[in-house]
Amino acid sequence: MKTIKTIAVSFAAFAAIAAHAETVKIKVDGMVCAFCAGAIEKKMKANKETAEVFVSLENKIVAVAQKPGQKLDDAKLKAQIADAGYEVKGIERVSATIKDIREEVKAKKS
Ligand SMILES: [Cu+2]
Repeated sequence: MKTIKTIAVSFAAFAAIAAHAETVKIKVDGMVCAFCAGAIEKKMKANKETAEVFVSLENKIVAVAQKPGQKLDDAKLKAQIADAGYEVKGIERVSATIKDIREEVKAKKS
């Protein structure tokens, strides 16, 4: 019985880490200046499931990290970006953190 409990606890901990590591990476067309980036960032931050947002104009990326145990809805994010006047070219879930994506973009520039 004790073993089963330990396994259950370990699995829960793993699930929490996995959920935390999930970032929604969105390819967005139509962002041309810092104002566009700021507007999208503000919109994404307004979602209660959002932990952190990173926008790269050069790479046309909007990355949104979820709060642990919470899940952002892809369709909702797409609709929000479309409503703001931008076009979603793709949306994917990645294990990279916002920090990882920020560093990846920085590395591309240099
Ligand atoms: Cu703009």
